[in-house]
Amino acid sequence: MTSRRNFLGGAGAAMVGASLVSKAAAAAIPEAPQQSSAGTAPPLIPPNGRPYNPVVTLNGWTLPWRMKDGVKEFHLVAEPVVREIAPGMKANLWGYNGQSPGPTIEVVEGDRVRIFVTNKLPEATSIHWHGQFLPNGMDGVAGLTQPAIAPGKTYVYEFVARHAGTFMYHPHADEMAQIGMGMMGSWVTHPKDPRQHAVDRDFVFLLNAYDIEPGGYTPNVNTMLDFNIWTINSRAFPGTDPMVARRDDRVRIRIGNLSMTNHPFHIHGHRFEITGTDGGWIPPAARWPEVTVDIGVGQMRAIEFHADAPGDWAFHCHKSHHTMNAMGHQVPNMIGVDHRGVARKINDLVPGYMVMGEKGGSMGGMRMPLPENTLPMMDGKGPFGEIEMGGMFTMIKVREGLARGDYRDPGWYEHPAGTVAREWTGAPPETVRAPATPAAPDEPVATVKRGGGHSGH
Ligand SMILES: [Cu+2]
Repeated sequence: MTSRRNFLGGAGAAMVGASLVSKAAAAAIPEAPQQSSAGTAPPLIPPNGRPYNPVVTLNGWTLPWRMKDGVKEFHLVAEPVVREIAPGMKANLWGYNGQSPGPTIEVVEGDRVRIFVTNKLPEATSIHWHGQFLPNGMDGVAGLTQPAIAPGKTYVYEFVARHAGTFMYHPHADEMAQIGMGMMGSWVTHPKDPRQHAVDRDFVFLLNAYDIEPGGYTPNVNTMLDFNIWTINSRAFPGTDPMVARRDDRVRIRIGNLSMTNHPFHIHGHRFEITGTDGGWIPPAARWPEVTVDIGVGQMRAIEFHADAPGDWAFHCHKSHHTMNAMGHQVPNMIGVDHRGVARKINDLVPGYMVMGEKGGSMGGMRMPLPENTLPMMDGKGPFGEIEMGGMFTMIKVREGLARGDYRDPGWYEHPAGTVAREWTGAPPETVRAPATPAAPDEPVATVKRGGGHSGH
């Protein structure tokens, strides 16, 4: 989790390492800023162009641009990166400008946009601008609408950001390998009128997944479905930053899914409405309240809610195995099996052997020896003990009286006296149990055979 100090450090790091591709190209190609931090950068206040309310990319950053003759010029560099998935685990990924995912691109409806893409990968690539209305030849499908960008080459894309919304970008060349290695980024086109769809806090992130063997660093790019590292913007809990909001803020969270399965994202303590997809905004009359939104593969969902309840609220994928980090598969269900005697015998043969699961899956504070560069399956320390979560889990921290634009982690919530579930130490109340056998009804019920036992079946 990003502390106040780390957060500010990350902000400063965003601009460090800015470099030009080559001196000869200096005049023609804008700088390609690099990001060295996996923390959440503060919103990038637009220094020029039309005004807008910037987004905050969770565990990410926004790409600065250069304004040239009224055109917003960006420079993405596709390259191998080392991404910290969470403290204790780094991965060799492919991304853009130093990180995976790449930086968020923010523009305004009607902006003319020019994006230089330099390929520093060992294979050809391209970028598809998911959700944009653009000339066919700018759509980025290698072989279909353009030649693939060979290693070492720079291509330029140019189009007008025609409609406001939340979009994504990713390669459309050797996708299984390149998306499986982490090549993707978010794109936000803000409305022309900043008052339209305005909220107090606006977050964006992508969902992705990797298959990295415990002890390994590089994803297996031949994996089709059996991924084991489930990430929010290439971060797994407890590496995910919390989303911080002031009480009574209207909060938007834009979530794109570029993994290979769906993710039902669930909020605690609040309800939201789905206000947008990557197809555009949903008319208010067509929205309904929800506490879980299923985000399908290749989809984006923007949700909005009134953050009226102070606290540290879990926000996570509702698939249990997506809120865990890598584990060995083929673990048998041992609930209720007392295998202490067996464990002792195995320990004579295999020192350090640990049996798991006789009291459920909880590690209960026990730690198996882990290979290097491997996250515990369930981790995270909370104010009341182990959180036992991993993967696609984070928190929404709602607090009274935060300053506008203050996204720093406020620490753990201090609960008002008498508002926390507690141990009961008085006399236990009588336990009401379901009857062992259902009471026989007085009248025959059409679907129930009576009197003949099971013999008539
Ligand atoms: Cu999920």
